[in-house]
Amino acid sequence: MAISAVISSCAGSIESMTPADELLASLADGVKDGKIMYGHQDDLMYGHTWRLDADASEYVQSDVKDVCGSYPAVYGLDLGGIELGNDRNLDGNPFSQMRASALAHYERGGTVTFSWHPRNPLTGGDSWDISSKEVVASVLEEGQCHELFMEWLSRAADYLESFRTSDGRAVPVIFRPWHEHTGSWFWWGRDLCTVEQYKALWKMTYDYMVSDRGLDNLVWSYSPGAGGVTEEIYMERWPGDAMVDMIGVDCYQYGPAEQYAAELKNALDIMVKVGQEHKKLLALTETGYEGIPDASWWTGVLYPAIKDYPVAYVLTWRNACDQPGHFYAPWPGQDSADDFKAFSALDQMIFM
Ligand code: BMA
Repeated sequence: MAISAVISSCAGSIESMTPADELLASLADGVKDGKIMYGHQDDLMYGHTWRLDADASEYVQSDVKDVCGSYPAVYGLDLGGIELGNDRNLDGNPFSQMRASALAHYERGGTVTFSWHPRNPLTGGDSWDISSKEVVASVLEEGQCHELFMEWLSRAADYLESFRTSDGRAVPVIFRPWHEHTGSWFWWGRDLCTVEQYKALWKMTYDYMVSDRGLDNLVWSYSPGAGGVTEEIYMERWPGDAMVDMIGVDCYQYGPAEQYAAELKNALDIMVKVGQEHKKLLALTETGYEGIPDASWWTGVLYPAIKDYPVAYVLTWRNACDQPGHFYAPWPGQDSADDFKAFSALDQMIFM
């Protein structure tokens, strides 16, 4: 092929890449280089002792940055509440500031990921309302809440579609719906719906957002919980290769470090195998040790547990400003702050 033809065919293929493809390609590059990005939920919205002013339009404060001088490379946010048309999400973050801060993070070169803790459409309760096993059935086609639920999906899609740079380009985000479904604490959990119903819920979500609405900025992430997971359980409710771009796991430390390390190793080993077979990138989509009572947790427990795995990122959960013990990243003066600084300085770990 003539050089010009090669160049134009390359240019053509680059132009035809969707925002989601571009994000996947850049995540794959990081994994190829052996790097792991650090992420933190709600990082720019609030921290252990502060919350963004309601009229703030700059997104520069961060517990993580206050401790180590850099921002997390991955910024996690949650859509919970968007389905009702609320102004604020379930943890009090204004959706407008979530969008603006995500954009600021993206423009600094960062990656954005969304989880979703929607209300329970059948009972009116929250995501954790597991009083009925009929909820997933009720939102599927012909279910009594189907129409309502499609409206909920449309509000979520409107919001995800509105992530655009000033020149109108769609901002890619990792979208992680129906997470931790191998446990039974959310209305879409394992004991709350059948395998077929869960798969149908995922397919309905995917078809609506991608086919009906044409959203091309979503990287679809599948993230079971780590507890008691086997390869069979991990894959039991697999929506299908075409509807998943990345695989993850949510794994927290509750007891001894050895127990956490073993649980994480079990899950990551399964994911390496599944990732190879299905050609999917891996991530530790949620992790942490609430209150970080171990001063050397970062380099002593977390890093040894992940360093030999090709995970694109590891995200620790939020630092609630209204629950003093509910935090998963350090703040200046917290017992594990020095160790976190050492963790952030590791060559393999990517901050921004
Ligand atoms: C949970 C807790 C809750 C929060 C929810 C959604 O793990 O942090 O306080 O409302 O996540 O962010």
